[in-house]
Amino acid sequence: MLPLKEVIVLLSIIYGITSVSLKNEEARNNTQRNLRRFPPNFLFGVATSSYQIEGAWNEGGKGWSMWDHLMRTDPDHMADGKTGDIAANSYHLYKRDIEMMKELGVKIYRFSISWPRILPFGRPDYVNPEGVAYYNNLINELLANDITPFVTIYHWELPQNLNEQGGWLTENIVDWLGDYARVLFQNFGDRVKHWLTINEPYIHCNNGYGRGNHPPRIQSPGIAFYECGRNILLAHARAYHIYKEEFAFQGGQIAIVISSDMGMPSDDSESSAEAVEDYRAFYVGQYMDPIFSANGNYPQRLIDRVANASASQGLSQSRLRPFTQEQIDYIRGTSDFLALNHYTSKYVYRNSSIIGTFQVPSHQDDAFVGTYVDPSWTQGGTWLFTYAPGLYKLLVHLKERYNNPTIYVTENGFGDWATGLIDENRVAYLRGYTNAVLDAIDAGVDIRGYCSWSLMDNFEWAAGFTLRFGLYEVDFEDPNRTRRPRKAALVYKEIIRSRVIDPNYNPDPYLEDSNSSAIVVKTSALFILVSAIIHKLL
Ligand code: PNW
Repeated sequence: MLPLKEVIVLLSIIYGITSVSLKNEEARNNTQRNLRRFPPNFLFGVATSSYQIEGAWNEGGKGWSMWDHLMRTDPDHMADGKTGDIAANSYHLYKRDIEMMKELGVKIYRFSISWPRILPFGRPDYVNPEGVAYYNNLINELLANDITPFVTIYHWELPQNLNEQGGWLTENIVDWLGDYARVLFQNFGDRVKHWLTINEPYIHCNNGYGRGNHPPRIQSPGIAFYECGRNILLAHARAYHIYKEEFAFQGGQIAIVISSDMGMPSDDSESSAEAVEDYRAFYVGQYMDPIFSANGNYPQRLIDRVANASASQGLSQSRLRPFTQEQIDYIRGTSDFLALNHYTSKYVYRNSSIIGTFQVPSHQDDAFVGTYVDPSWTQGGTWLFTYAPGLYKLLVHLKERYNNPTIYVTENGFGDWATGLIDENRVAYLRGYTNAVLDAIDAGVDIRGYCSWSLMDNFEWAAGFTLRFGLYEVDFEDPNRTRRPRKAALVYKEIIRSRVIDPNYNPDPYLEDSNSSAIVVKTSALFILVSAIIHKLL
């Protein structure tokens, strides 16, 4: 039996600890009471994509994507010589992923389906039952945990044999993508009500067919780049029409995912204003106007600039192949909302200093604008600079230019080379950009949700595992691919719980990470120490 005085000591210690933590909680709630709130129906989420997290590249009957092919034939171009063969191993660890989403309290999980996992040869004459089973399990587990799936149909995993038949450079892909999308609607549409057709046409076409740093590694920024974008718009529209014509009874929504940096004039000169308009026409309008503008089709200034440049290069036709009126009508209005990916901003200008700086022909030369970033913006990876007001400005701009579309931010996040759980730059980024969303809500933007990129560290394409975007850190050296919450995960969790952004909340991921066992150890050590002292004194 414990002596009475020690019981008293124990009780007072417990009392002390709980009252301190209750006081902290109360103080936090008091400060938070006066902060701006996210509306009750605003949805927070996290995003990933299949090749970047799943691994299991040759398991479960999966076919090869053009990434698998590149990894087998030319892995050397990767930043760190690594492949996505195992990645974060989510094919096997998806239940842990969902546990993390529960910890965060998110209501949306945006993930993508691997085309060759469902259709190993790309076409629906053979549907892989193990692939279907994997996504059924994932979707069912999400729904059982009250998390809404937002499913990307195509996040850059083109089946290799379709790549060999021309990939995004042939109009056949309109049939290929449409038929694949139909298989997804048939198998998952009873439970999935938010479909995202294609991720980031600009980034995909520029990396795969312009710069050539992603498969199929074609370097044709003035020709193939435009063909890719054109076929993506047609294929997206096909998937949309299939859904509306054959699966309307499922009652879901379907949208395209557009990436956009915020381009801002570098000064108030006429030339900067013109340059910004061209920048937006080339990098956003090329994909948005055909779908979201009142009349459809490419922006006129895009059409004119590429036509003029092509003519001056001695070509008989524009490198930007025009749409027929039928195609314009087929594409226009084919997105139930705008799924927006946004990371960074740029100042845009045009003066004689940029003459001769671009490859000819290229879309950079066609657009003919220069860009720079403010040196005070915190840099993440090579292209990412933190400027949170840019998201606010972009949302307001899109509202005005495209007649107030419903918007979900489907990707936003901070990536850099740092490892470890203390990620102050990511925390500052998260607070700044979610605050920009609050500003946009106040300005009347119809924004319904926000997904952080990414739930966890993953295979960052050509940067391999060197660039980390995770709210959770993944140990890629560990066969178990152990995941641990970073500080930003805990800050996000508190934003989601309280629905305010509390600048003073300062959690310690190393304490939280040890599952409170550290606290138990510390408390019992303290207890033994104090009771020993009291024992001596009394
Ligand atoms: C997105 N840029 O790509 C992709 O959708 C994700 O798969 C990727 O992991 C994430 O952003 C982080 O990179 C982008 O250069 C790639 O501006 C590059 C840029 C933007 C988005």
